[in-house]
Amino acid sequence: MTDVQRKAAASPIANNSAANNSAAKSYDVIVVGAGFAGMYLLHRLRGLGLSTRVFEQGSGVGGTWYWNRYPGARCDIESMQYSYSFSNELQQEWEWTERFAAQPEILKYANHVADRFNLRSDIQFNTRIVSTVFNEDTDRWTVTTDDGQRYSAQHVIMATGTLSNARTPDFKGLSSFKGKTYHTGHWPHESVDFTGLRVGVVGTGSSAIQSIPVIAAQAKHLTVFQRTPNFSIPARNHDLTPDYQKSWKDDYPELRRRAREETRNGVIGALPTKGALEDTPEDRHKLYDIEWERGGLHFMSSYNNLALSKEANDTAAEYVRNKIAEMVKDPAVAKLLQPTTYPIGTKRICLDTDYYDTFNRDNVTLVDIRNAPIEQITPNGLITGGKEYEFDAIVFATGFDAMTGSFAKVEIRGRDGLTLKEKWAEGPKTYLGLMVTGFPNMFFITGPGSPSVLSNMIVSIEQHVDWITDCLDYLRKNKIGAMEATQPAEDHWVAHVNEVAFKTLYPQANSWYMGANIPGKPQVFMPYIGGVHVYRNTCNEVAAKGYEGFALTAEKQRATAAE
Ligand code: N01
Repeated sequence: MTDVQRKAAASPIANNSAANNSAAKSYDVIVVGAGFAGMYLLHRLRGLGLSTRVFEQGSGVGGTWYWNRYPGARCDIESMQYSYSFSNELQQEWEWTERFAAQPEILKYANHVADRFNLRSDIQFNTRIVSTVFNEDTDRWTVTTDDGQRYSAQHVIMATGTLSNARTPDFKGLSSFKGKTYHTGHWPHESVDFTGLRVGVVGTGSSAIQSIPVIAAQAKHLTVFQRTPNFSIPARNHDLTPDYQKSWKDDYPELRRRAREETRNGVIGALPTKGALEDTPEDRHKLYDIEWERGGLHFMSSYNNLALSKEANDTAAEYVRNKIAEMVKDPAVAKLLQPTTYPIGTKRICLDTDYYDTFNRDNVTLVDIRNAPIEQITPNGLITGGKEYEFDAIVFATGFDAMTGSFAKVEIRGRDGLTLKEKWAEGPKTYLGLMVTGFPNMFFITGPGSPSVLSNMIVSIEQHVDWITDCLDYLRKNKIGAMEATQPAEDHWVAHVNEVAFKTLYPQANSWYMGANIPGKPQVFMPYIGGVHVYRNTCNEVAAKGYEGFALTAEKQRATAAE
């Protein structure tokens, strides 16, 4: 017996699962999470006739849009592109109201999809998966929920999201605070009113940048604690006209195809044809002006080398820094808001509505904590730089344990009792972001090693769901009992993901893409930066070659009856 096997045998979960398998309810597939990935998975798996159960810890569908209810929450991909494409009826009938949909509208859309496709009957809400253990004798997983129930499934699909493990830093004295605390990623369902209150916001990432202008408009006084300034581009959100919607709907099949097959990030927009240094400074400035006025993420596609060449990147970064200086009246505050320590775009670029202008308000103060970290939370507020700031409420906009955090919360035990946490001790390793060696019959949606957070998530979700469901159909038709990424295929893919990442400027930032926001987390660039079009082709080629790089083994005598 190896050490890991011994550890597995000693695990109460492993022992109990063997003992209780007789009572376990059996499914072909268990899906963890009922966000956009879990919902579409359920729809497709039903279409294949596979018995499926979805477990969701929230009380409703929508995933990230169910949890992130903070004021000002809004998508940064345009509504006409941030939506499912799998049903033409759905995309024709649904009407978006704004260029960038706000959280309530996206959640309404998720609920509409759940109702329209009658999904709820196979989703078990308010249920968290605590462990999933692979049984090598049966090639099946035993899945345990937080209420102690056990289930058996041939396949487990982790549709747990990439930014779903909200993280409040372990501040000393946190529980002593007498006022209310909030985390943007875990916002209450009832409305929160900051009118007349002294509010502190910790963090200046996307969530803070969206919520700060809304909170400032309500609060008596708002104090923002900034460790690292972010680059933010105006969203220039506006209502959508019926004609604009019609122009998309009339051409949806072709536009969706282009987003899938011809773009790097799953978003259609004019493709840049030249590098930033090929233009004169005057022409470059004119182009940045046009993109700035248009608003949105396309600013970063002004030129084709902004993510590749520091010199090119500097031109865009300097343009935005100058804009900040123009917008913020107090030069000292403007200077603090200007990012200088990483290339623009290498931390996820933000979109805002009146963010910089908010710092011109009399009731808003910016506190730089770069060199004076928050020392502790006190009953009345917090201390930084030896000074106490008093608040009625503190909002932590401190981000997530991204990409791997939601898997880390589940005890996932594969072959030889090895846990995924142990396997990923030096950073996540996958084959195509879809499977992990040593964890047969477990799939990951938009996991590390796939384009995921670098893309329009719904485009990437649909690609993964389609690939996996086609794969499950193939396995069933060919009587395959277990599918597992081979070690050489995984090693090769991990090396490739790293190689392409390090050709770009991305690894130069201390970002959550790198795991740098979590103390002690191994720092590796987690998403695949090769582009959704390239990645899709790679996945399709792998499938066309009979799932090259995966070991497929024949079905064992079905143990289901005994389970
Ligand atoms: O989280 P973040 P987020 N003391 O990690 C600071 C997506 N999203 O929720 O940069 C003090 O970006 C931290 O400082 P630093 C989007 O992909 C999308 O805002 O680490 N400060 C940072 O300022 C986004 O990128 C949308 O130095 C601390 C902030 O907290 C991702 O979600 C909207 C600290 C965290 O920023 C995450 O965004 C919202 C500490 N101990 C989110 N620890 C849209 O679609 C952390 N910070 C528009």
